[in-house]
Amino acid sequence: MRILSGIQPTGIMHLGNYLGAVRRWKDMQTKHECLFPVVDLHALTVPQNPKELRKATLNKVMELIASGLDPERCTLFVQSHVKEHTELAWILQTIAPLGELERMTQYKEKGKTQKSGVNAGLLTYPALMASDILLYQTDAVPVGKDQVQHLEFTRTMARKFNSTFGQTFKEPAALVSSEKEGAKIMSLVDPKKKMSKSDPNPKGRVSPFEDPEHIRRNIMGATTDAGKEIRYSPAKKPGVSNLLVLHSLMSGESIASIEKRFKGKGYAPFKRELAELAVSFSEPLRKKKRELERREAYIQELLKRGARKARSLAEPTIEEVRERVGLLS
Ligand code: AQP
Repeated sequence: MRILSGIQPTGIMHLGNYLGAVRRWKDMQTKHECLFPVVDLHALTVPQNPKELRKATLNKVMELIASGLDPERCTLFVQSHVKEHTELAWILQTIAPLGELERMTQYKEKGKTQKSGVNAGLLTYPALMASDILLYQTDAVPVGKDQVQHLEFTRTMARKFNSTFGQTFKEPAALVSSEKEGAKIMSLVDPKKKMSKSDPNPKGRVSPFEDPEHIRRNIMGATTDAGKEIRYSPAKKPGVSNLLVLHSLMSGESIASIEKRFKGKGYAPFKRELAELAVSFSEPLRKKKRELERREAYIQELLKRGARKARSLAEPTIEEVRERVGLLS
């Protein structure tokens, strides 16, 4: 199977990204042909500082390698280095129904945060994501619950293009894990919202790449619910349920067993254990990242290699697309 999944170079990778997505990618690279782009063009849909974006892109690559992605086993590259992504995105935009784009949850949510007005890129973001996936004739895309709607849109685009211009694209499947497997890790401050890199409130997230004090502070300050029980019930106790999922995913202990151990003990000891668990869980990732920070030339080189490989896979599809829509060769 060919698998593709991307991450934006916005902010620091948090445990939602790691446990919900990147850790699964690490396992997949040993079994499948995997492409993992750092999707910098997507990041441009909200205002960015150019210098910081460049730095953040390199940083994201280092975080991915520190998280276990092996450039010898997967194709790790930067989206903007393969220009075919934007070409196909434009062609897909010409068949994308405006109404569907306007209904996208992420467009509506992120649109609210844009004080100086919403740009067209935020609206057409799903067409770029569809291009990222369809360009490589991807079989399956591991996504968090937040991205399911965009993947459904990608499938619609594939069907529409194929029925209009002839069979060209594979229709990719979504590989969505369950909530207990980390499909949607919630904000530590507002457990009704997902943990997000771009949440203006940094207390809502916890990152394996932050220093131990920061990790402890954010976990100890996490919102809990009424009552004192440590019980998994996303509807009634969203805060504690989220912390239980985090604990179970990092420790490997079942949620039922954690509930049993903390029966009648209240929130503080549970949070203390979780904070120490997160610190020790993150330590190898932080260490590896520190090593990579000293090897920027190596990172740049492997990104060039990754882009060459990705381009060689994308070229036959984009050639076919040009031909199908009637562009003069
Ligand atoms: N809270 C989450 N729980 C589980 N999985 C998550 N993912 C993101 N947030 C959670 C998954 O991580 C992968 C990479 O995410 P992304 O960089 O494409 O951006 P996103 O989905 O938009 O995530 P963020 O953290 O909220 O970033 P910003 O704030 O920049 O938009 C994806 O597979 C995603 O599903």
